[in-house]
Amino acid sequence: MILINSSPKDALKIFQPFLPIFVPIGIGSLLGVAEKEGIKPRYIDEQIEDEDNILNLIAEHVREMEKPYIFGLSAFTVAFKSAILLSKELRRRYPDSVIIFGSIHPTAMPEEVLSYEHVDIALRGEGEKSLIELYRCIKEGKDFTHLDNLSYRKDGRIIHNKRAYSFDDLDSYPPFPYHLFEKKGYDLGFVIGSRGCPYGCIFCSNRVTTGRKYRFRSAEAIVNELDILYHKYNRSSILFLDDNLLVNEKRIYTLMEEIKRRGFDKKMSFNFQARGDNVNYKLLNDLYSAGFRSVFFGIETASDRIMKIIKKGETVAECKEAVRMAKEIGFHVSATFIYALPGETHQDRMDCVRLSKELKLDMVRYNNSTPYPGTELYEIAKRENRLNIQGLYENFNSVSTFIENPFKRIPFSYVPPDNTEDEIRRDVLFSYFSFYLDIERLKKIFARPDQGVGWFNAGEKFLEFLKKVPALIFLGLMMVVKFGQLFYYMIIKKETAISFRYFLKIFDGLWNIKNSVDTTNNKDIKKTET
Ligand code: B12
Ligand code: SF4
Repeated sequence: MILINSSPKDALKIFQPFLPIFVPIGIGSLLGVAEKEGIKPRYIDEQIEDEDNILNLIAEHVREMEKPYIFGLSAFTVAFKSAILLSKELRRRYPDSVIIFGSIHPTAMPEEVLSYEHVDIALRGEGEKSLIELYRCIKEGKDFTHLDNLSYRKDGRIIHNKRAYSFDDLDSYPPFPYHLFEKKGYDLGFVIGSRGCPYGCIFCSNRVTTGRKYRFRSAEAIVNELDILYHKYNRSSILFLDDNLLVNEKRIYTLMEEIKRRGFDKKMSFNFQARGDNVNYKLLNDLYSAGFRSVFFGIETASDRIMKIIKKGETVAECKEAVRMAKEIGFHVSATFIYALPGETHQDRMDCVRLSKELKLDMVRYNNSTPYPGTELYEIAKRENRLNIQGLYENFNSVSTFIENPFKRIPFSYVPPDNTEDEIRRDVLFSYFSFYLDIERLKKIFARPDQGVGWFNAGEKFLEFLKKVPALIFLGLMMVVKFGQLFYYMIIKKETAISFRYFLKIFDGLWNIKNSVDTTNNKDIKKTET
């Protein structure tokens, strides 16, 4: 069996060179379990292989394999196109192979996946148990059509077997097989200690594969991995990739105790994501003393009205207080805001920029909302007849506005009523420029790329930085073009309700009047805004 991580090479467009190569964690997990079961699947990662060489690599593997060949493709929505194109070619070259699709997109859209004749099976949900069962049935020539979580074609019809969420004890799985990803420049500085999320945010597809039940690994298992990362791979800055690290306070305290007991609080630093309403001063303080240094909050909006629409289950005040406490303690604090949410206005977006500055956040992302399949937002967009799928979801990218080439725009996948795509695009850019055209912030980002949650890294060592200089120059040029376009449409053509005076606030940070937007004087801003 060959497991393939489908991935477009340029998902992050002009920002691609400034992101590390992330390990495909889903495939890694499957490889770990398979290894433990005595099966040794091969794997290919489209992120790191030369596009023209992938089929040759597969052919080399296939030469050593026995029939029936099994290909398992892993696809987020952003990678669906790559997965479909590759699988089509695989079917042509190996007509009697079995082609299985897994991961989040096939879980949410099995019917669509199986509408492609060359895909045999969509395996929904977590794959650790199901894939091994399926593999054995196929290899032993047994019937597999009774297995839970499978979708397949029979007599021209698509059959969906029962969806059974796996609530396996995560400690029953082997440790993450970092050793399989040692080579080829992967960033190994991560651990993942829990799955599932009990909240119901309408834009989030995290629960599609795992369900809402929150499961976590033991502190010992997690710290064993930290041990490997520190001692074997020399990593000291670690990203906890749990969707929501602090859902269960008791588990966090156990984890902190174990980290301290083994001395990693002194040797390593940890970055994590959390919700504003899951923190309190004592917890944050204790986390800091256990080595946690950087926190990322998905604030998403500065409006409590929108908070309700997106079913976030927390308030803006809770998020503000969480950021205030974290900053006071000394954390590096990042956050996201999502623009183009249902019910949103231009003013709501401007309130987000204002809030980002008021909170003195260290890094911010202003995403454009993306109705990923399996989310409530997808259903809303569909109902409103505003779902815009280009090709095979090529425009489904929540950061497209900032990362796109200014001459090759990526159309939005959703624009809420009473807004236009152009206006939102300009608001996203305006927000980014207002926030990042700040000498102090830029200095920090370039000087300490290890801080934060890995959104931008221009190289930690001088040589790495030097190698990225051409890409940096290109990025700089693209930003100048984007800025020029923004100025033209906002100020010359006056296509957005923003005054010249307010536009000038973009430069506040550059003139080093740090965080100088007067957040208390909303009257003035509203006046210039409308
Ligand atoms: C870590 C993470 C990342 C990391 C690493 C991603 C990676 N390559 O693994 C980074 C930061 C790079 C990243 C980037 C992006 N991410 Co991300 N990410 C996550 C996160 C938080 C955890 C993923 C994870 O590792 N889970 C743990 C593993 C074990 O679970 P898993 O991947 O689902 O795998 C299991 C099953 O899906 C299944 N399975 C997986 N593959 C296969 C294959 C076969 C054959 C079978 C049978 C089964 C199977 O079995 C696995 C084990 O149980 C998820 C949220 C979530 N909880 O899923 C978002 C998430 C996956 N990301 C998301 C998005 C949108 C992105 C970006 C597009 C965002 C952006 N614009 O920058 C990029 C795309 C990058 C790319 N080139 O593909 C969305 C995906 C939505 C969608 N429908 O596609 C998610 C769900 C978050 C969300 N917003 O809702 N991400
Ligand atoms: S956005 Fe965060 S809190 Fe909301 S459902 Fe997703 S993981 Fe959970």
